[in-house]
Amino acid sequence: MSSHRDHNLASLLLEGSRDPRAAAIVEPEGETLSHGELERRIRRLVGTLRSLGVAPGDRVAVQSEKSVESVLLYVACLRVGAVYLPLQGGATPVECGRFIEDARPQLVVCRPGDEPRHAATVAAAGVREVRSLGARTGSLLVDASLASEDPSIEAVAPDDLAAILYTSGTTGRSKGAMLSHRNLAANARSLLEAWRFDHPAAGERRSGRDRLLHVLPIDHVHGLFVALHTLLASGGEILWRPRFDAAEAARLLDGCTLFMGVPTHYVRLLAEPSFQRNRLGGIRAFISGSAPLLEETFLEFEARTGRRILERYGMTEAGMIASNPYDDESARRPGVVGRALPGVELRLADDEGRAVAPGGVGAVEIRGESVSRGYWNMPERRATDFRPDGFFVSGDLGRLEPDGMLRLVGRASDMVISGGLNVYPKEIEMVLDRLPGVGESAVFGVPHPDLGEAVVAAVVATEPAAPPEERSLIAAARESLAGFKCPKRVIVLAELPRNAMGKVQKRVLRDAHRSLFA
Ligand code: MCA
Repeated sequence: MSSHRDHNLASLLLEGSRDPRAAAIVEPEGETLSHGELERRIRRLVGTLRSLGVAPGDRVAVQSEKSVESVLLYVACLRVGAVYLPLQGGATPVECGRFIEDARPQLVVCRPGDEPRHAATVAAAGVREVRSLGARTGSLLVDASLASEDPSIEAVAPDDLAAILYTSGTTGRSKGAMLSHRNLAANARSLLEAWRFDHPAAGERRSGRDRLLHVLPIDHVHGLFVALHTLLASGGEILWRPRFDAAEAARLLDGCTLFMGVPTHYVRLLAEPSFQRNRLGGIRAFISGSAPLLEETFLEFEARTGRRILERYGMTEAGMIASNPYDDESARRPGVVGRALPGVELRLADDEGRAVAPGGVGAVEIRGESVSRGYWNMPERRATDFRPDGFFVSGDLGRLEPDGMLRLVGRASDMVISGGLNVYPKEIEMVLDRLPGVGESAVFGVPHPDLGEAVVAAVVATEPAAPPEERSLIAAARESLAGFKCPKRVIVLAELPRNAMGKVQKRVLRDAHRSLFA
């Protein structure tokens, strides 16, 4: 029987560190952190968190630049049984305020110098401690330098929360997806198996020691959970970059065994002349997710490198759901996201939750240990987002190919995915509608060569003779919205297209403006 300590996701992440001298995180032209040193620094942060009064179940909200220190803090939070709450790097004080008020953290960790930005919210939400953290800087590290190492790992129950990740939704209101130790550990184990990581639990030695080029942000599932969990649990090496730069990535991939990116990364790599086949021999998989990979990107990548990208499908509430085959590269196809991962049940259903006929289009529903049990402070959503038999309604529409692979064919909502980030139009419309000169607005996505889709807004002016300026509308929206959510273009229309029921026809807008960025 497994002990409670074993339910802590942090125990799984430790399993790979068999050789404490082996490199864990490497910053080119910077520091190399061995697994042993990583462990020591995490232990200091565990001591620090405990000294700040962070107790099991307490939320720790973190808005920091992507830094190795924030990885250490994440693992330390798991170890004390706290709930890690990453706030997107680009989130504005207004957005952060909403998350902090909802989650009521014990500790807020912000970027050095940002304390005044959060002061009002922190006071209103009764947050007890505020610290700052950046790359090798911040008051949390000052505390850590005085703290003693604490090797303990809190005993947790499988359903205790490990993290809350906020996503927006069709109503425009942010929802905090609650992810338990069980959810995250189950998903990590599925990926260790599906992508053949070298892991102690695997019967035979698999891939050998991996080296992953890490260019993703770590405030989302992809960069935080998928990339970090698999590499830490398998004792691999993470080549750490604070952000993605195509020329640098083309150079650094030489010597790596894995790459995980969003489609925009692949588009940018293909536009980079120095990205060449002869440098990629050691890479065992190029993995793509978070947004649909266009067929043309898949084919161009294969033509350039001789390699087929491994596309997989996931969402914040469920982790990774499906993956193209790892072992048979020739079976990977553009436009399909693969088969359900081990431990994930997937079905396609009609509006009533009945299975659709083979080959038919249905709503993608999933069940399994990796699926979140709902949203923080929103127990009522359980009834709308889950079927009575426990399947989660993903909001994506799909069709099963004859060989059982899933093809995503659309979304039930008008969500836009821009550069791998989900944007819900309602949230943007609520901001635009409040701006002076705007009568009403409709936000939609159009094809974009770099971002896949770009956010565009159509607005109707309150005074048609003196419509608001596009640039000032975008600048005003930017004050309350993270940059990726802001419309790249705003079009002023005399009226919004509506159907006979008075509903705005977003499809008409999308079709009319689909060449805006062509
Ligand atoms: C940055 N900007 C964007 C985006 N990213 N605008 C639209 N869409 C975006 N994705 C804006 C910034 O706000 C800024 O505007 C301006 O563009 C330049 O910012 P910069 O940081 O220089 O942009 P970049 O470096 O070119 O970033 C593009 C990017 C990045 C590399 C594609 O967005 C990125 O890392 N995307 C990956 C996101 C990701 O990890 N998704 C996983 C979600 P301003 O100057 O006004 O501020 S997890 C998920 O979906 C699941 C569950 C899954 O299956 O993986």
